[in-house]
Amino acid sequence: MSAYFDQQGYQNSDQAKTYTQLQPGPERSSPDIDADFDVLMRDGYVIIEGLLSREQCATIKAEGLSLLDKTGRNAFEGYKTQRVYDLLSKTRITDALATHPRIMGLMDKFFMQGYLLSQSQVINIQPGEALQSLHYDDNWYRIPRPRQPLGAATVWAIDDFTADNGATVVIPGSHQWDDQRQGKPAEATPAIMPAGSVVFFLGTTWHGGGENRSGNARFGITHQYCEAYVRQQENYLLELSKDRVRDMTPELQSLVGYNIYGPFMGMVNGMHPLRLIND
Ligand SMILES: O=C(O)CCC(=O)C(=O)O
Repeated sequence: MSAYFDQQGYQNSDQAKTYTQLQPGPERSSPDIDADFDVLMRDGYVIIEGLLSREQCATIKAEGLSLLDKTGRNAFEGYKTQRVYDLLSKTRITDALATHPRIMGLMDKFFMQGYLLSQSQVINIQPGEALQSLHYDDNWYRIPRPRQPLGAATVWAIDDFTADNGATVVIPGSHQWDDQRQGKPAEATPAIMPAGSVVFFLGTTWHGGGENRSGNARFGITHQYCEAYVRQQENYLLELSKDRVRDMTPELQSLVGYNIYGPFMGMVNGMHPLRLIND
């Protein structure tokens, strides 16, 4: 018998018999997604308009407003910004945004299958809020830049995002920078987009919440994602009840951590985690 161990083959094989790896459906590949991907790779972000109707935005906003409470505890969170954390256990209203095929289709192109949701928030930037410190989201993973992104994020415009109401700002091309270069406000451009649109950016792209010089709050939803082999920012496995997870689509169950990144990362007692809620 040969002592050779085909690690690559073992890694790529689906060892789970009952719950095999979810395969992307046909709605997750299209010429539109290909075009979004080209822009994303060039600029580090892409704006996709018209994914939600005004009615859907109104429903999300009404529910989201009912969850809003405190303003930020520090300058980064924003002293005039309201955030709802642990969003998925408080409402189902943003589930479909987290698994939108246009977003999943994009991530299928640069993440390994089994990628995860990393965190979810409502972010309501009130009048008078200052520009947030510019940053990139996957700086938690202390690996030298330039490098591939280990995370990615969406900010969904539930209100119109305008030049003066706190639209997310992004620095085009900054996903390719090294560790020495710091994003400056003068380099940032606002993601101006009508309600129902989303800005999607890489974990390596410099960005921040915009200054709100208008008289109205700016309501957005963010879902962030990461590769299956790095730590999520939010601890969904502790936050979400098994009943809540049972209620989710298979795609969302996988995103919050009820999945296996081959051949066994994510296992429970040597088995697929879905056995914990289904068997
Ligand atoms: O709300 C936004 O537009 C972006 C906020 C952001 O980047 C953050 O809070 O880390």
